[in-house]
Amino acid sequence: MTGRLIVVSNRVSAPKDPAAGSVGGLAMALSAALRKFDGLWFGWSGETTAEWKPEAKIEDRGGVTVALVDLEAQDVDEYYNGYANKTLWPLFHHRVDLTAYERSYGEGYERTNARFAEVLAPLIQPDDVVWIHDYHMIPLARDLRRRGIRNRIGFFLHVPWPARQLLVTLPHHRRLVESMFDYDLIGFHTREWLDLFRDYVASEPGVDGRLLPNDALEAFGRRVQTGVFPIGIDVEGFEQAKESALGARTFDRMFASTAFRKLIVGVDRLDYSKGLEQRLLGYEQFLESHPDMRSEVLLLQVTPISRDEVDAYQDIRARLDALAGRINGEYAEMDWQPIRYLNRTYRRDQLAGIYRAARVGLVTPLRDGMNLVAKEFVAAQDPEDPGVLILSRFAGAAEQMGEALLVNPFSREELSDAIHRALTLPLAERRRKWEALMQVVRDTDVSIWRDEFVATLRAVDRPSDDDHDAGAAHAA
Ligand code: ADQ
Repeated sequence: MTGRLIVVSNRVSAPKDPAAGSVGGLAMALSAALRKFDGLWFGWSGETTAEWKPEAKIEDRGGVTVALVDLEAQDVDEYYNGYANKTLWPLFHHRVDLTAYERSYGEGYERTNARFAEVLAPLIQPDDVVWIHDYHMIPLARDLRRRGIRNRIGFFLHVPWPARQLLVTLPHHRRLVESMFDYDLIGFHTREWLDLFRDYVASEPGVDGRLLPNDALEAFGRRVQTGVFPIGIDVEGFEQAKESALGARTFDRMFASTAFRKLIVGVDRLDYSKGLEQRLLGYEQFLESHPDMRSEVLLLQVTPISRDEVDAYQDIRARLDALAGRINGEYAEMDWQPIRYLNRTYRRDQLAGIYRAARVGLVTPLRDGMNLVAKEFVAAQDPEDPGVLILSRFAGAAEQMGEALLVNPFSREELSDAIHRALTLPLAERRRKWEALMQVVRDTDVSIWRDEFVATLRAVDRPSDDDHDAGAAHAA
């Protein structure tokens, strides 16, 4: 019999009501697998406790068993707001200028991961496979191994892997990478992120790593399998959202409100990695270079506020408020405003209606692990009259979505040219591009991503337990 699947991530997003229209594709896909394999989803509850207690609250969420741990306020500060969001997130997105190198954050990260391991280890049964997600929990496999866990453990990184020259600015970078060699399988979204990881292992002095056939790696006396697993969206769910009553109503409402102007849309969390300032400047350049087209277009930028407790996010928020206000003040007419800038979230069916009403989708992050908005935009289009995707070459999605108009998001002139080209692309060309892109969206459906990762993890060649004891001794 196949063993259970245990999913571990910082926040547990298994929905209470799986039918709700706002549930993301990743949460749906993982929940479905957990229902199938009778598994468990483990993570932080989002709550704080006055004093650490090594226990989890076990609950049922729409047929999925979840195990939630409360953290002390100091853990939240140092592990979550600190090392995860002020150190690793900016560094992995190549923002060394925003990266905090505080010793206390690193200590909090190690302590909290060790705490997670303390609670998780007793919940793991001998046949379980464990799938750990993202940069919050990189060393967790090492901490589980220290507690005697021998199960197969996989790790998937949702963000980019950084270039070695930047990673080495992190104190204890080698310890972080060494801890990854306690996994059986490490997955990345793209070949590019995987190659950067391999470059570190092969080239960093003192690591003494070896590149083996088939993307396996050896270093620190251990061996790990790596692979490329591009994530996607829940295509069927998204198509249903598009066809739903609310999706259709939102489309009608958007269409009416644009008053025959061509809608350009951007949908991103408010994050400095998403290239929002550069995007607005590129759009301004377009308005400047094409005065005749000004009143024919409209940019809708939907940007929910995120991580507002972190200073860098308050700064970018203030800068965007000012920039959107300035561009509107400078270019608006009495009956036209160039930018609608909204800080709010929408349900998935509403988003589908908004995307479908747009002639152009602007997805221009400065660096992004994958970017699911690019795939959602494509899936929402009307095949007879599809909109055009403008995509940053620095999004992981660009590795697969070469039929989009690929741009360098740092160049306002390139952005402006791409907007012009997208708005004037003939229908036949729009259809041809859309069909190719939609094929990619289908081929990378989130359930394919999930099943391929889990199947690879279950099949990975493992060192015998004796070898593993040697590895554990090495790590201690
Ligand atoms: P994110 O950085 O959050 O994810 P992304 O992949 O674009 O980036 O996913 C964002 C999700 O949030 C999308 O499903 C989108 O629809 C939703 N969203 C954004 N704005 C919204 C709004 N206003 N209302 C409602 N929903 C909104 C991280 C990595 C990415 C990687 C994913 C998955 O940074 O690179 O693609 O994980 O691995």
